[in-house]
Amino acid sequence: MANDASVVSDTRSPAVSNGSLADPFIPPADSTLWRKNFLLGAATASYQIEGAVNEDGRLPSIWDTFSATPGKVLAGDTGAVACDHYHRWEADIDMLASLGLEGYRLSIAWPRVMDAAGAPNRQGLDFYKRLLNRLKEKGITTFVTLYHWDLPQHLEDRGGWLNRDTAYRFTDYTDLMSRELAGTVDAWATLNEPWCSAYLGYGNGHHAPGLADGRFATQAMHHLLLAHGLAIPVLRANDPASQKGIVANIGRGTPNSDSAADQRAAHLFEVQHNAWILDPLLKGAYPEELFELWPGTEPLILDGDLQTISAPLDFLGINYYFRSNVASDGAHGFREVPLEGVERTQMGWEVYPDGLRDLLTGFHSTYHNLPPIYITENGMASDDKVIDGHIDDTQRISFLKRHLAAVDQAIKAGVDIRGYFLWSLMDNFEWAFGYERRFGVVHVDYSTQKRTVKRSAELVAKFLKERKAQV
Ligand code: IFM
Repeated sequence: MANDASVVSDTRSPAVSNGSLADPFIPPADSTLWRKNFLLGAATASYQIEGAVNEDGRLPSIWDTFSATPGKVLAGDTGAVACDHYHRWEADIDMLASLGLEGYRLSIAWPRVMDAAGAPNRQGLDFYKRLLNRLKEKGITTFVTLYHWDLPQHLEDRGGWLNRDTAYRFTDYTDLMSRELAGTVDAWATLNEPWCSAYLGYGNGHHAPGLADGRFATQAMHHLLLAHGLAIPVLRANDPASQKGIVANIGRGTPNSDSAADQRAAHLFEVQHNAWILDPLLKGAYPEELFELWPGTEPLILDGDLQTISAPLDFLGINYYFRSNVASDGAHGFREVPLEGVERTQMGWEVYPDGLRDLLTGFHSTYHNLPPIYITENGMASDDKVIDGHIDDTQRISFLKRHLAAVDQAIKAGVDIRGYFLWSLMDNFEWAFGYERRFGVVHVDYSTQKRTVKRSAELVAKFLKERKAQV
């Protein structure tokens, strides 16, 4: 695999950086990552770690239903137990704090905190209050996502994100959460990755609720973005001191050749992955090319919707993982052409840090009102094994170092990037791939729930300790 050799030799190199022995992670002395106000944290999501799906009045979510459906999730895995974080949250927060991580991005399970009539579920709410209070006691900056894909099943039964009413139910949920949790949340994100909810959930059926129709995808996206836009003023009214934003996954598409057709294909790939979300949020309009790519899929949009959706944001969360090499499909669209001989992760995703830098600098020039950015997810899956009590996740160390270098380059090119969250704090339920794919900087043994800190987390902790000690 590309770069492995350099990573191995790096770990043994006694070169000097910042006055200390170099390690394979530490950023160079001139990196902006040494600035103490650049937030470094880790992220998780409710369904992926909590478990306890039937406890304290939690209602079923679309992911309980989907993962219980044979053939939908690898090995028939479900989030029923996951990392058992619902019971182990105190130890997990202690672990986060002991690594010196400064920020924690978590999500709230909507079906845990509200009943089907919209009344609060106090037991579920108390769980998040305890968690957030403890994080505050530890001095950890809290980023809370309201929707990371676990829609209450009773709302899906009424059409889910295809039903405009779900956007208004989301507003009620946002109102409840921001009244109850005000003061413990530093930054609220309305949605995580609406592209995945809309396209994977309603467009190709790879995610819950498992529907597959292009028209569903665009309509679901519109209602998701509407839910976001309706929620922003509610958050502003209930919790004025916090930051408000949304989290988008972004994709880099590069052309397979210099031909005009392939260049256009790469452009269309990015329209479909990025502009579909960012244009309505930041320009108040969907990109017309989207509907040239997917003719006949224009959603039903009511007067004023796009104005609601483009409400000003305090921050934009960006999740980045890989690039796709694309060529023209010979008609009006694109097709992916996987490159041979490139470095890939356990997911099969190409490792391509330049894509992160190029997308960030590109957004900076495309959107004149681009808000401050947090990288709210970045990381990789690897088949990590505990050997003599240790996990040497060499590829992840190199991956993180190179992606952080890309962030540094984007900052130096003028993009306002304020922080970075590792995906993920610990191995967890990777959606349709179940527990096989391990994204954590902490290993989880699912048979015992034992957590083991991987070498990547040790090196991040070492860097944070050094940065803190600097005058
Ligand atoms: O695990 C997911 C996360 O829930 C959303 N962003 C991508 C991650 C890795 O696939």
